[in-house]
Amino acid sequence: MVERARHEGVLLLTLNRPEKLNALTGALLDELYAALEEAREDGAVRALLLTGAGRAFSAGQDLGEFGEEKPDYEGHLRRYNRVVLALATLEKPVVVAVNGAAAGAGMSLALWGDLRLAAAGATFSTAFVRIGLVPDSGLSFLLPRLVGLSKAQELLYLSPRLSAEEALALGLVHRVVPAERLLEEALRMARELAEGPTRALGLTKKLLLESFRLSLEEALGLEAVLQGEAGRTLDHEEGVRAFREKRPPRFQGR
Ligand code: LHQ
Repeated sequence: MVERARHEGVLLLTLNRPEKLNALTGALLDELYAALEEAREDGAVRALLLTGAGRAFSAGQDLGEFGEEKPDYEGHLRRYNRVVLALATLEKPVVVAVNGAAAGAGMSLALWGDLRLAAAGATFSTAFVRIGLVPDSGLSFLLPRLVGLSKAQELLYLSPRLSAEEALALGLVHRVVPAERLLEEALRMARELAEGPTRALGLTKKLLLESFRLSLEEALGLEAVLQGEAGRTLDHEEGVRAFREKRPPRFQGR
């Protein structure tokens, strides 16, 4: 259900339930979580690329999963939440390639990527309100931060289906590319990040996430601590040496 493939320093994860538009089940979420934890532990993985198989990125929660039983959504969300936290706190860059529809929690997952590409035919819909639910998987947290409160209100209360171009204009994605070039472009971007100073990229990611809850004084303090850390990396040493020698740097992620 979650396919794994290595492309040098990039771990490519593909949501692979195409016959169900990669709708999310507990089992799929647990597989995704396990893959993310492996990515965290594995020093050879320096960037992650997440995409979907078939014509959708993900239709969100599989609405057939619970059948007729009254589901315990609060309990079920623990499986979503640990995936979201694993993505958000993974100190490695995450690229998401949105190959088709991203709806509900599928849209949330897509937005947790640090850099997001969409195929020209991809669509985005928050979807929750259409089935009488509240936003989850961190969408209530992330969406106003990405697009501002006013747009977030529109997207959550009305759930329009946005085209890739509309998503680009709102800043939900960073690039729109023709569908047949999506994976190639996303891999190119993920490889570029993987060959970069990935410790510094990971720490930058941490600073951005922490900035949401810190005062200015605290944010300045954390910048200083993490700059201390980045300043002690071999990559910083190499970056400065390469600059002086007027050549491209060779970063190792250490
Ligand atoms: C589906 C689904 C789907 C099952 C399409 N499940 N079959 C919620 C609950 C609890 C706790 C955890 O958190 C969550 C988080 C959530 O994600 S809630 C939101 C769940 N997702 C949705 O409500 C999205 C529903 N789907 C859609 O809006 C559309 O299907 C999208 C935009 C994904 C794709 O549209 P189309 O390309 O026009 O395809 P379609 O609508 O014709 O769907 C194709 C088939 O896939 C169809 O089945 P059928 O047997 O008629 O061919 C759909 O019923 C099925 N499908 N989404 N989430």
